[in-house]
Amino acid sequence: LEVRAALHDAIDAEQFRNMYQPIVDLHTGLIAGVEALVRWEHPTRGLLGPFHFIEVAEESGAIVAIGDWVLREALAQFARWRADDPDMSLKYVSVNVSARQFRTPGFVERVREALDAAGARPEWLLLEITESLVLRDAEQVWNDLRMLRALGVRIAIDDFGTGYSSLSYLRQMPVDVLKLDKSFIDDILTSDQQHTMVDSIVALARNLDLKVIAEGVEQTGQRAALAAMGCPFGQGYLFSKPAWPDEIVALTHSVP
Ligand code: G
Ligand code: G
Ligand code: MN
Ligand code: NA
Repeated sequence: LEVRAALHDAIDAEQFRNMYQPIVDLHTGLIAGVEALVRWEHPTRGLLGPFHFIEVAEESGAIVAIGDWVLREALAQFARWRADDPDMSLKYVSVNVSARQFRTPGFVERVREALDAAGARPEWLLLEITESLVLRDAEQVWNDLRMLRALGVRIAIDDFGTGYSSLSYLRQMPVDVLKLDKSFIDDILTSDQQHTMVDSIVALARNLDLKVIAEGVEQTGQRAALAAMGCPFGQGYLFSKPAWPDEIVALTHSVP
């Protein structure tokens, strides 16, 4: 409870910040979207990454309020970018949603309110959820996913491939995007097996009408291999590390 109070105090004191990491269209080289990645600007400890507080926020329940803040700020920031440059290539912002946050009653309604508050269109929002949350197939989870998609919000499975999705499930899941985990991308240039694996997932996703975002792209060779497979999107240090909003504007203006 102490931790929970401390994290709530941090929200009240406006100590959370969103960084954003580009998601790049591998065909055009343009930035298609950004993923919001939260940081805690701690008064004495400095800038803290999620590793330092997300797990304890999950356990204490503070993740619901922090997640709400991240979502609202990400949508407000996206609306500002759009207002400043309506023609920008940036089409959406992607926001991580923890399992506990998703399962807290009223999540869909809070997303709707956050969109309204920012004057944001549902198409501007991609929500990243975990494989295990979708796999539960709890009636409620799937119903909420369907409601969000009916609004026009898209759903991504984060870290795809690290869980236990079966192929038959993948066909039925009410999702739009697979974020292929970095561990799959790491070895595509050095392991024929990994290359075949990623190639197969990309082909399967295409047939199921799912978009793929390859995570953790660090090398030009990886990017080229993914593009050759027809993987539509990539994210990783090759393109950019997580960046502040003004840096994102500069990136969207730089020639790819
Ligand atoms: O760049 P990075 O260190 O920011 O992110 C580390 C981890 O923290 C990632 O797995 C990411 O999904 C998670 N994370 C980042 N921002 C958020 C957030 O706003 N909510 C949740 N639940 N997880 C986040
Ligand atoms: O789990 P999730 O995908 O939400 O978290 C993204 C995490 O991966 C963040 O911590 C982000 O900083 C990190 N990340 C993004 N791109 C790369 C990359 O190319 N290499 C490595 N090592 N980490 C990355
Ligand atoms: Mn993510
Ligand atoms: Na991930």
